[in-house]
This record gives sequence, structure tokens and C-alpha cells, in this order.
Amino acid sequence: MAEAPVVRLEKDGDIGVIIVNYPPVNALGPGVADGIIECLNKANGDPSIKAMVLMGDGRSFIAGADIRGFGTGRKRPPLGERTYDVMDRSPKPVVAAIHGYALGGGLENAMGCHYRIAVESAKVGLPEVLIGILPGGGGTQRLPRLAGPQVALDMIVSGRHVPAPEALKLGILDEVIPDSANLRQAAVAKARAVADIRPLPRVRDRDCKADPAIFDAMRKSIARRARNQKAPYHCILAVEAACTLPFDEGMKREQELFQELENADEAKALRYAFFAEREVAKLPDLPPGIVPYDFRKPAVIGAGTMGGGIAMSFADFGYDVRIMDASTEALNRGMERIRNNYATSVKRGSLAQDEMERRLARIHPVAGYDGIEDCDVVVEAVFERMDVKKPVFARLDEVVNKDAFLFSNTSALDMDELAAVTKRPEKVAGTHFFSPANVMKLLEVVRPKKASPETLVTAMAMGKKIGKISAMAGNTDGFVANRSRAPFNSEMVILLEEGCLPEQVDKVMVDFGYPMGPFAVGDLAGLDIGAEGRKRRAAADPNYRKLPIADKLVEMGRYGQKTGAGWYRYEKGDRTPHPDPEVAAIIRQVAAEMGVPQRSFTDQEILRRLLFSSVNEACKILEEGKAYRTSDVDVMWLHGFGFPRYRGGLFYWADGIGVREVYNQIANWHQQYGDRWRPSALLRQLAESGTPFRDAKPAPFA
Ligand code: T1G
Repeated sequence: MAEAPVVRLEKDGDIGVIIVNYPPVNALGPGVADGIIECLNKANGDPSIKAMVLMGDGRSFIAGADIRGFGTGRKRPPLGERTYDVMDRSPKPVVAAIHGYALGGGLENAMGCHYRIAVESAKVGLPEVLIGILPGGGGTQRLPRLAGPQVALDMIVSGRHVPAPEALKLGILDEVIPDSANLRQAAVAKARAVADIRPLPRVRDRDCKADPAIFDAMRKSIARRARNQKAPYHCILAVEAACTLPFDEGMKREQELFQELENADEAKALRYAFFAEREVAKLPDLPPGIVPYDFRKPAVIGAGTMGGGIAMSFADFGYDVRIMDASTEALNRGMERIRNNYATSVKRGSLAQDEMERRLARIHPVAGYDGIEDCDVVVEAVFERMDVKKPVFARLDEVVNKDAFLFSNTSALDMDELAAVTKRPEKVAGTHFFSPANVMKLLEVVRPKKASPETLVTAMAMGKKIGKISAMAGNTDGFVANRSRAPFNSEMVILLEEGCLPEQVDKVMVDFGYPMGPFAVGDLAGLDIGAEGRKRRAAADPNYRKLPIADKLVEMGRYGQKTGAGWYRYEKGDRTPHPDPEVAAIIRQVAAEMGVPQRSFTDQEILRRLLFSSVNEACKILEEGKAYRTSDVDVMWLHGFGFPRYRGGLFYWADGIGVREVYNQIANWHQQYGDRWRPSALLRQLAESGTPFRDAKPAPFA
């Protein structure tokens, strides 16, 4: 049977309807653009057709160019012969009918049309900067003409998806209809209504003047977050060209800027991250077609910092959630903390007051287990100690209806041991949120031995439903994220023993692209928390490498921001870290007591000591079958630890250096420093065979 064409032309009376059918999101894959042009020419050549509609089959309008095509040397038709050029020359009006997404090349085609109508739930945007490029299909020239230069600048530099009602207000859309309405019928009616209106309202013909100051203002406003990156600045240059050059000159300038970005390292790394974030959702060893349970009544146990953040995540995505704590005081404190968090967002202008009220109204505090019997998903987030969690899990197993899923937010404890205190171990899994839970996008789903496939896909899907990126991890101490990060956390302190200072290490990591240095992050999280974890590990492992300098600071009550002093000192009410000579003195004193010779370090050695230690540990995690893919580890580092996105991730960055060089360096440090740098067997194999990390074959999931 002949394959369905990726684009087809149908007739509704005197209106030609051009339909793109390229699942899953109608990206402009092979044959799609040519198909649109062919249908446009056919419709323009058919005297019985008075106007056209462009729309998408399935769940979306057009979600942009096919990202898989970038960097492959694919041939693009020259300027003047592309879909939107053909629309510009069309003697008959074309109406874009938008549902789902009109992103990138999708919105560019819609702006090539003469009118745009959308359903309420649709989203439009030019998110190319998020994959290290810029809108290369006229978006930087048409959007400023349609919505004004400032709006275009904001949308193109941020890559934001704009909801249809807002896009209507911004002048991007001409009409928004309810989701329940029939989009095709409405678009055909619109096309019929405008069929005889001349001249045709072409976006390219509109004026586009701007106050030149807006461009420098934008450059200033992104300076911190866009450091080391090119694409955001090229986006500004392209919109600037739209406001200073005639349309066709501006299009040429856009092309030049686009070509400078398409094959740059930044774009390659961001494309890798895009697909890694899609791949992480796939669980290759589970039977296909397992349907996640569509939960409706979530509950969170424990109204502490993490419990509160988790409850907010559910409320932020529309769920009525119960939050339970054994003590009413703790419950009230927890609700107060939630209210304050929302109030801070309102003050910052990132949340409207009425939306805050709506979200707060979805969070229902309950004092005691008898308020959660009918819940269908329960996330336990009580104190991180097994002797505290076990009785809670046993009690939940007794009171919550037997079909409910019991998840734990533990960040390191043994999930098999926790599941074993219930009569439903097949319904138990770990759902490890990262702090602050309502902000961090990573959800590490931990897989105990007895968890059923339905339980695992339900936990993964729960993450997506509350705006998280879910990644599967095996049940090992610290799971994948924290376990791969642990050597980094030790190595940064060991570098101090050898002569580095916290501010020196932090500068290297901030220059590398981290929003904050690891020592400043330590002070934010609280050094006493880290000390708790070290104590637990030292108790479990006699060979555990102690960190006397870090322990010394905690002994002195230097817990970080909360005590006004940690690795840095802080002025009252100010979070700015100030290097502290007292810390430098402590470091030298402890190093002298340990008899560690002092020396100087290059920035590269500091960077590699920290990240190679985690690459090595992550290889051990893969060889033990505790993670599916190297790209999953990268997704965890991007969304759990703020690894700079334009560097792709831990393994992607290491592949940039080369597996052999990474191995050789680690093997050298093994000679120099001993067991903590023992190379992983998988790493040695990859180096010997010259196999990049991206092609590594981890052990089957265990
Ligand atoms: N190209 C190729 N594949 C794509 C794709 C795209 N543009 N968009 C999605 N997919 C695949 C994705 O890999 C996944 O595949 C499946 O579709 C579902 O996606 C000239 C230069 C549209 C908001 O940046 O943001 O146009 O894993 O899981 O959560 O100026 O996908 O199932 O095999 O993400 O519902 C600009 C990118 C391109 C939009 C849907 N466009 N896509 O989210 O589903 S550059 C974008 C998204 C461009 C022009 C330029 C999201 C989505 P698989 P999903 P979702």
C-alpha cells in the first residue's frame, strides 16, 4: 500500500486545505517543505480555489525544522524559493490554522501566511536559540514586523513558547477559538471571508522601526546567563538587521548569522541535549505498551522543605494534593513556607497573585494518616534516615488503599529495604526530587528489584505530568545522580588540601559555565547536611576518604549562609560570598597537620580533577547496570546539578576531550593518588577500543 504523502491538498468547496502529515509533531522533515510548495502551486493554479488553509494532521501544527537534519550538510533551497517565499508571491490568501505547536519553522511558515487562526491551547514560538541557532526561515525578519521589535527580541532570545491567547494580544495571531471548536471549519470560513480582500496583508510589507537602545539593553540583560555562548547574541544581531535593513537584505543577514551557528560546538551540544532529554524517557528493557496509571489524588508525606516543594510541583500543574505531617506545628510551618515561596515569586513578578491563590487552594494540609486513605499516589518525604522512613512506609502500607503507589523521595537510602517493609513491594519505587523541588527539573526514578513495570512507567510519567524530566536509576548508594557527583564533592575539598582556595575552584567552574561555584553551592545547601552524609558513609565504609578541612568548618559551626559563614563569609542579609582569610588559614593549618605538600594548579587541572572523578564513577555505575545510557547521566547533570547546557553534559563534554585522554589522565592520578582514582573497567575498555562514551554499552539494568 502506497505510503501516505507527507503533505496533501484537499478541497472544501472553493477553499484548498493543505495538510502536513509528518508524525509525531509535523517537523519539516524530508519532503515536507517541497510538499507544501507543490500544494500551494497546485491550489494557485486551480481556478476553482479562491483561498487556502495550511494546517497539521495529528497533535500539532508544524513544530519546526527537523532537528535531525542539522549538521548533516542537507541542501536548503535558496532564499526566494522557500515555502514562505512562495506564500509571499501567492495571488490567493493563505490562512494558517494552528493547534498544538507552531514553533521555529512552523511559526515562520505561519507568518508567511496572510492570516493566522489558532485554538486556545496552542503555543507559538521561535525556540531555535535553545538548540544553539537562530530562526533561519525569516522568523527574525517577520516577527518584529508582526509583533514589534521588543516582543520579537524577547521571544527569540528567550525561545519561549507563547500561549495562543497571549499571542493574539501580541498581534501574532488574528483569531483564537475555543479548543472545542472545529479548527478546520473555522479556518475554511476565515479563508472564504478574506478570499477577495486585496491587497493581501503580507507580513514582509510591514514597517519595522526600533529604538536602537533596545538591542544593547538586551545584550546587557543576558550577559550573565549567556556568557560563553554565541547564539543569543546572533539572535539580537538578526532582529537588529530587521529594524535597519530592507526585508530582503535582512533575510540575507539572517542566513549569514544562521550559517555561523549551525555547525558550531554550542549548537551540536544543545542538539545532543535535546535528543538526550527525549531518549531518557525510554525504558528499553520493559515490555512495550505498558500504560502508566493516570493518577488523580496525590499525597505528600512530610511538610519539610522537600515535602513542601513536591506539593507545590503537583499544585503548579493543576493537581489537588494532600500534604500530611504527623505534627500540626510542622504542618503549619510547612504551609507557611509554601505560602512564602509563592509570595516571593509574586514579588519577583514570575507569578500572578490570583494564580498563587489558585495553586495554594490546591494544597490540602492533613494532620494524620486518616486523611489520605483514598490517595492513588503517595510520595514520602520525611527525614532522610532509614529508622524514620521505615515505620512511615509500613504505616502507609496499612492505611492507603492497596492499589496506590508508594514512592519515596530518599536521595540515597536502599529502596529494596524500604519496599520490603510493605506488602506491596511491586508498587514501591524511588522518586528523588532535587532541591528546591518545585524548581529543579530532574526527577530520578529509582528502581527497586520488585517494582512492577507499571509502577516504573507510572513514576516516570508522574514526573512529566508535573513538569519534570524523569530519568531511571538503579538502586545503589546515592543512585546515579548523587553517586556520580560524590567524587566531585570530595575532590573539590581534597584540592584545598593541596593548595587551592575555594574562590579559585569556584571561579574555574563559573568560567566553565556553572551558575554558581561548588563551594558557594555548599554554603547555600548547608555544610552540616554534607557532614551528615559523610558521617553515614564513613560508618558504612571504613575506606571512606575523610575530609578534615570540611569537618573542621562544621565543628566550628560554619554551616554556610544560614550561619553567616561557611567556605565564605556573608554580610548580614546579603547572599554574596566573600573569600574569608580565616578559611584560608584553616586550610593551611589542616593541610600542614596532614603533611600534604602545597602546590599551584592550572584551571584545566582543577576542572578535570572534579569532572573526571565523576566520569570515572559514572562509568562504574554503567558497568553495574544502574543506568541505561551515558546520555541519561548527562540529562541528570544538566537538570540536577546545573551542568552548562551548551556543553551537552558530563559524558558529552568528556567525549570532546576523548576517551583515551580521559583514561590516561585518570590512570596517572591512580598511580599518584591511589584507589580513589582506580579507573573503571568500562572506561579502560572504551579507551582500549577507542569507543566514545556516547557509544558505550552499559551492563543490562540491574
Ligand atoms: N525535529 C525532529 N524531531 C522532533 C522535533 C523537531 N523539530 N520536535 C520534536 N521531535 C520529536 C522528539 O524527538 C520526539 O521523538 C517526538 O518528536 C516527540 O517530542 C528554520 C531552524 C514540539 C514542544 O525547537 O520543543 O525550525 O523521542 O517528546 O514533550 O528557523 O518536541 O518520540 O522519537 O518533545 O510533547 C525549532 C522542538 C526547530 C521544537 C513537543 N523547533 N520540539 O513536546 O514531545 S529549528 C523546536 C519541542 C527551526 C527554522 C529553524 C517539543 C514539542 P521521539 P517530545 P512533547
